[in-house]
Amino acid sequence: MTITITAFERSPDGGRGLARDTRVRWALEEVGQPYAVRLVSFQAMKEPAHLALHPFGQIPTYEEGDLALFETGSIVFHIAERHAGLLPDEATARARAITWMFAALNTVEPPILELSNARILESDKSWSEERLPLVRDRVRDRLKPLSARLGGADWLDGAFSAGDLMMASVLLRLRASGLLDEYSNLAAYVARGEARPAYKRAFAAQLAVNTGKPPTV
Ligand code: GTB
Repeated sequence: MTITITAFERSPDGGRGLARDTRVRWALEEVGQPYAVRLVSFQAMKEPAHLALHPFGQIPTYEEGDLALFETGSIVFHIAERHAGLLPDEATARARAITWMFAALNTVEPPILELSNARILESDKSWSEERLPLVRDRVRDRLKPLSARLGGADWLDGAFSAGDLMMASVLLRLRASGLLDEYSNLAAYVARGEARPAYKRAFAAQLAVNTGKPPTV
């Protein structure tokens, strides 16, 4: 059955891979599932056809036969459950990998989003400069224990899993802030994720959309 995801017709990041379709593409590449992409404009995302798929009018969405999903956590979990390669078979290891997916989305991503909002949406406010150090410290409050837990390991809990895919995707967004480089093992962890052939294919595919040139990987 054909899998179709949605992505920005033109991503605000110009194809740096920061929009959330990249993590869904990455998951599909890891498990070797082909997929089609329907590109949507900002206007189309708020129209009834897209709102029927995504009640909040966002990307990405995922369609497979009569199944339609939104939320990258749910989409990546669905992919990982149905195809080998992203979750361990053993039940307790599987539960731990799923826990890391939730940790990425519920515990680590919120302060990172807050930092993006502070840097981008609030930069013209009189209080912005004063607030920024506080927001950056809230990100550090997550990175420090994460870095301590990862230690010298390659991945968060044994072999690469959907937990790592999600965590690396979330951390990628921090690169421009310089905060990731304060934790060398986390910077190396993200680089390991980016070095995976599946990530490279996912990145190249979303970049091609934004440059209009065919993928080079
Ligand atoms: N919780 C949802 C999920 O995980 O799927 C969040 C989905 C979401 O925020 N989607 C964004 C969106 O559709 C795109 S990824 N926004 C349009 C809207 O809400 O109207 C967020 C994003 C956008 C742009 C950049 N960038 O340019 O760097 C990075 C991330």
